[in-house]
Amino acid sequence: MWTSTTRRGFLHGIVATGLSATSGTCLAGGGVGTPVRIRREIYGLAADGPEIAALKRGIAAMQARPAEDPTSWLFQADIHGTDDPLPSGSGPWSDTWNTCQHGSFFFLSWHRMYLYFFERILRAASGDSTLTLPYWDYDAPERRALPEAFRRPADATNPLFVAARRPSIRAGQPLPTSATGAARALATVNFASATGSGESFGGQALSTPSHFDGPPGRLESQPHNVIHVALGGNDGWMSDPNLAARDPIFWLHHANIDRLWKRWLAQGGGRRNPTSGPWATTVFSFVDETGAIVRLTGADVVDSAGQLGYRYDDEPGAVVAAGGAESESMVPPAPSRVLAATPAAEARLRLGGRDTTLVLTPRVEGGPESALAPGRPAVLSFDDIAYRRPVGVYYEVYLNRPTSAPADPEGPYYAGNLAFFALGHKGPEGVSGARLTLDARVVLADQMRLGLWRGGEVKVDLHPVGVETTEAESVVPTVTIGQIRLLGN
Ligand SMILES: [Cu+2]
Repeated sequence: MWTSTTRRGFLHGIVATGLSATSGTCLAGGGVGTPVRIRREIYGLAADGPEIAALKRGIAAMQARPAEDPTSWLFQADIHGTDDPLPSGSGPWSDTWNTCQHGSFFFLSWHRMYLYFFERILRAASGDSTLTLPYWDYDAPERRALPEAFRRPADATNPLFVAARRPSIRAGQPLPTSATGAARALATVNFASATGSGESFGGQALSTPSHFDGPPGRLESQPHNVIHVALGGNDGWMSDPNLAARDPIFWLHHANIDRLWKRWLAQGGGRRNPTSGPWATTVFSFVDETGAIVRLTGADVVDSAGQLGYRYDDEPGAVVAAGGAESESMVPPAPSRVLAATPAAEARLRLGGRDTTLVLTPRVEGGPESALAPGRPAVLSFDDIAYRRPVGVYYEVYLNRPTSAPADPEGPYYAGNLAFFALGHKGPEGVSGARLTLDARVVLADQMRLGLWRGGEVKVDLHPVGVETTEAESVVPTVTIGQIRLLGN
């Protein structure tokens, strides 16, 4: 049912508001004196308090709207991704439909815009002018369980409850320890990397938008993709980019990713957002709380407090926005020299529910160890990845781990995780031709220094996390990989 006269307006067409490619547009409304709203950590909110009540009210109101209403729950989720056709009557909003950006440096800015307008719609729908989107900081050990308000009551009376989640997560078990950290991403200084390289905080540079691309950048890979898989499992919505935003926890996860972007910038040390080029000027379309189409660029959203009127409850003082252009020389070239690799001609590597071990044989004189210098990349590349359906397992990657040593993500053999979320367009055969990368230089250099590896062959162990078992069997959707290479420059 339509609940207000302003929202009824969408039936008669859109209002173009013209927030276009000009930087510095203040969208917060009201200009000077407009209060900056605060997004709060979900564990700090009482499950029966007014903030959660408003959140539930807003979601329920959006869910009650018909799918062709661009401010409805379903339409908003389908802006991210969907297998469904555009609902009839929604033609004016087709620019927004099925447009999420994954696997490139548009990932962070697009999702910031998406959350911002969703939050405005949710606020209006809740009737509480103070509503903000909470975030979920799952990296703290005491906050690793899915927040209680999203689990109880576990029925349709609770708008935050969704049945399509991993069974252990639904039961309140904590996320695995290797799933939640952002340290490697936060330690990365360059925002962007060259096209074809995921070795940056924010992702590879592209000249035009790309719905699914790759390889993803470091923050998108970890914790973003891993958390999607860890929450969704094999059959849950969060593991599938075409269903993920239907789960209310999606929005809290992404608020946390958005917060980590601010956290990264606040560390300084040369970290800067892009200020020019396609990242800053490409226009993306969304819908505001009146149903009007709104258009934004990266340059419109670099300063969340000044331009969008929000900040997070734990921000360390005033956060310095981008200062100065990122020169081309700061974007490292994509590593392309093969230092070591699995045989290309061998049968495709098939991952499953047990540890898989492979050996990368040296391809350069002096071995891969000869290329391990500070400032030079050594990147593991997992090429030509294919899967038919969402994979509810992620793999911890260990290098040169002796069979006697445990799979310990705190130990000297751990290089990071592989998670298979939003890596490509889903065709009739599923996703194919996708690629993931992981930095290996620091791990290998440390192993040389500690005498744990003497160079030459590189052993790679892939250790599955989150294998779901039924009474009869372990359920692990199949992933295959064409080749694994260690690349340098
Ligand atoms: Cu996501």
